[in-house]
Order: sequence, then C-alpha cells, then structure tokens
Amino acid sequence: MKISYQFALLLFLLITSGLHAQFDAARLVYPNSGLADVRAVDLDGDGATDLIGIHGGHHLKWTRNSDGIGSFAMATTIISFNEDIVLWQLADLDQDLDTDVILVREGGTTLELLRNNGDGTFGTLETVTDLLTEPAAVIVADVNGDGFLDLIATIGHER
Ligand SMILES: [Ca+2]
Ligand SMILES: [Ca+2]
Ligand SMILES: [Ca+2]
Repeated sequence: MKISYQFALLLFLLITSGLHAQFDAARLVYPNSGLADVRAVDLDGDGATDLIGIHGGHHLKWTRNSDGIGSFAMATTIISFNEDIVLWQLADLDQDLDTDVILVREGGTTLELLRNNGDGTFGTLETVTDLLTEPAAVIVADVNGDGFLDLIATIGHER
C-alpha cells in the first residue's frame, strides 16, 4: 500500500545581522515528508549538517546536505517498521566518532541501536537492552563522568 503524505518539510535559513535574527523565505526541502519529526546532525561525516527524522511515524530517513549550504538531496530511508517509532535519540553510542540512533518502537520494551557506518549507512538493528516495560523517555548522557555515554530511561512500575 502506497501512502502519500501532504506534510512538507520547510527550511528557513537564519541570516544573522548583528543582534537581530532574520530568516529568508521558506524553501521546500522535502515535499512529502509525512509530518516528519526531524533533527539536525552531520550523519555522513562530511562536515555539513544533515537532517534525520521519523517520517509518517515509522520510517527513519535522512536527508543529506549536499553542498554544505543547505541544498538537500532526496531523503534516504534508513529503516522502516510496521510500528511507529515513539522515542529516539541521536548520539555516538559506540564512540567511533559518528552519530548513531537509539530508538524504541510503539509497544516495545527494548532499546534498539542502529550503528552508523560513518557514511550515513547503518548496520542491522541491535537490541541494547530489554526494559521489560515500555519506556516513557530515553536520554543519552554521561552521568557518571567516566567519559562514556550512559542510557537513562523512565519506566512505570507496579506498586
Ligand atoms: Ca553531512
Ligand atoms: Ca558511532
Ligand atoms: Ca558514563
């Protein structure tokens, strides 16, 4: 079944002018973006900030910044699920200097990892841990100061 989406991803370039911020006219980046939840990061290590997002709830796609000044290529699908992706974070979780993706699917109890190969392609989905209940939030931060990122999740519990 082919579903077309009517939500477009627009880009507003910030033009700084002294203390005042101005934006130029909106530019269409991706016409059928599926109401994408988009974040900005350099995914392929070329120094240009790319866009990565969840499109239509369950397609993880990235859009390469092809010239480093905001011209974007067609979106590339990283992975598609039957379920929606309800939580996701970007971080270099394996510390190989590229940005990886950690995600939780709707109704899922596992934190799942997609390792970036360094060029915006990703390895197969890996299960990091099973929380045995669906988390409400997942964040990535080094909270014990050892220089390695830690994963923090909020979960409900019965009492
Ligand atoms: Ca890039
Ligand atoms: Ca990495
Ligand atoms: Ca740590």
